[in-house]
Formats: sequence, structure tokens, C-alpha cells
Amino acid sequence: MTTVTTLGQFIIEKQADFPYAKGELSRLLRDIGIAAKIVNREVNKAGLVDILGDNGTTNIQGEGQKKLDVYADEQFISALRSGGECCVVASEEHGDCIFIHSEISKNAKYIVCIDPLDGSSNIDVNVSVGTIFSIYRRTTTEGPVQLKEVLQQGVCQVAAGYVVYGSSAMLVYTTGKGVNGFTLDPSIGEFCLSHPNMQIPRNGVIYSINEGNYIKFPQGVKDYIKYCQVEDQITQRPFISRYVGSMVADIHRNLIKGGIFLYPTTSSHPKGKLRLMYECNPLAFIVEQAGGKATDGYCRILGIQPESLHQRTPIFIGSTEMVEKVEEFIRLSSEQK
Ligand code: P6P
Repeated sequence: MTTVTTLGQFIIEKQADFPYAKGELSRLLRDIGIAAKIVNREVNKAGLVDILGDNGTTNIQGEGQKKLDVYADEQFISALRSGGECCVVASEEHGDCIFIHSEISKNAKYIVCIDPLDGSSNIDVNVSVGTIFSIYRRTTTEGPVQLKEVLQQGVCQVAAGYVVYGSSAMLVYTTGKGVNGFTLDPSIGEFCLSHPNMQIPRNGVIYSINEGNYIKFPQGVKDYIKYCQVEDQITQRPFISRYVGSMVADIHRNLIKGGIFLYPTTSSHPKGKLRLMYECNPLAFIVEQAGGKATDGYCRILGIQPESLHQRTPIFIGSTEMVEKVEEFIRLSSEQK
């Protein structure tokens, strides 16, 4: 009889890794896990109920919101409000931070940045979508939480994770002591440990990029894409191109199989498309904890000092040797200018 370790049991067991922990982060992670189960239930039956399609509204990014975007946002914010451990939420779906003022949260010390439903353009065509979250600790216990406490470098994260709503629902997270993956067992309604101590292969043969933007890429990235496509037995090229268009799904696959995900600057997104605080930082924390690398082409993602809540960054993330190879092409191209 194999023993099953649920997410809740695992969180409690790992709390021992933090001698001064009083259980607040554990409760916060459990609150997120519960909201993820609720969102998964709706994602799974989308198409059967009136929750597909556009909500007829736009978010701060000016992007059309899907009904499931709004639903997921409401579920995670509600869980964070009622859990009492979170004092402020920065969500992709809201222009400003949501400050939580309630009796239960008056001593809350955690800050959550979240993309409630990433890849939502895929919802209506039944392709995997995901949730990405990032957790920081307040930098002071004095007075109400300030925006500057939210704008911390990714290296200051105390935890980060994602949920991928795919052929099964998986929750993957780190608290800075490795990466563990949990698969939802619908028969018991629990996330169960299925991928302990996840490690990304140091090298890989999968590259994930929207090649439709090829003409808009910087020269160094174009050179790297051509490198991926050249026949070479020793380095097992040409590499395999896989792009879902849902960051969580692409990175989850590369985390397991090895590979690199690239979203460079383009002429339409001169600072990159993906957001630092609730997409790139949390995924960079996870990939680094799994032994991989994440940069903007020049500098470590986790070292970027955020200037604004929704700022974007180019990102090259995945197997260390593949990220270092694209950095080499970018550097060479810059030197030739
Ligand atoms: P493009 C989804 O909208 C998202 O934010 C990420 O999940 C995904 O990797 C990227 O944008 C896809 O962008 O420009 O290739 O459609």
C-alpha cells in the first residue's frame, strides 16, 4: 500500500524546515491550494456551463477578460482575504494592489502577487491554462503595507508556485528548499505528492518560442533560433520546437523534460510581453530552485529591481546550458554592433 502525502500534510511536514515558522505561510499555501481546487473544478467543466468566452470587460493591461479570468481572480482573492495571512494582493487583473483590511488580517505579514489564470486565450479551445503566484514577506511591521513593500526583487520571494490545469491539475511550488509537484486526485479532492524534488535537466532539446514573431526579434535571438534548427548529431540538433502559448504549460513541460522558454523583446513589446512580478519572478524562482536558470538575456530575472507593479521583461528560462547558449548569441550579436 503506497502512502499518499497530501499537499496539506507536506506543507506541515516541511514547516519544520523553518524553525521560527508559526504556521502562517503554511496556512497561506493551503488557502491557495483550496482556491486552486475550486478554479480547477470550473476550468474542468468550462464548455458545459456559461463560463467560457469573453466577459466583455478589459483588465489593466487592456486585454479582453475571459469569464474564467474573472472567476479565478475572485476565487483567489476571496481565499486570501478569508485566510487572514495576506495583507495585500497584486493581481494581473487589477491595476492597483488590493489591500486587505480586516480583523482577521490585521497582523498579516505576507504579500501575494498572482496571475489568476495565465494563458486564458487558450481556455475556449481546451488548451492548458495556469495560475502563477509569488509570495513575499512584509519588509516592516510598522503601519499599513506600502506599494514599495510589494515591489521587492524576485530574490526576496519566500515562496512561489504555479497550478497547471491540464490533462490533470498539478500544483508545483517552492519555499526556497527545492521544488515539489502535487497532482490533484479527484477521487479524494486532494493534491497529492507526485513529483518530489523536481530537478530540470541541465541541458535539453526543446525550445519554446513564438516563431511567428521571428522578424521582430533581436538579431542574437534570431541567430539562436537558427542554431536550434541546424543539423548536428553531437548536440542532438535540430532541436524540437514546442510552444503551447500558455507560459505555465510550456515551462512545466521544460521543467520535467529539459528545454528553454524564450519570450524576447519584440518591436510590438519593446520591454518584453511577460510580467515580472507575477509571471517571470515566480517561475524564475521555481526553475532556479530546480537547478535551472532564468535571465532577461543579460541579467538574472530574480535580481531585477521592480519599478512598477505590471512591468514587463524579456525572459529566457529553463535548462542552464540552453539559457547560457542563447545568452552567448545575444552577447556576440551586441558585440558585433
Ligand atoms: P504570444 C498568455 O497570454 C501569455 O501571457 C503567456 O502565458 C504565454 O506564454 C504568452 O502570453 C503567449 O504570448 O504573444 O506568443 O501569444
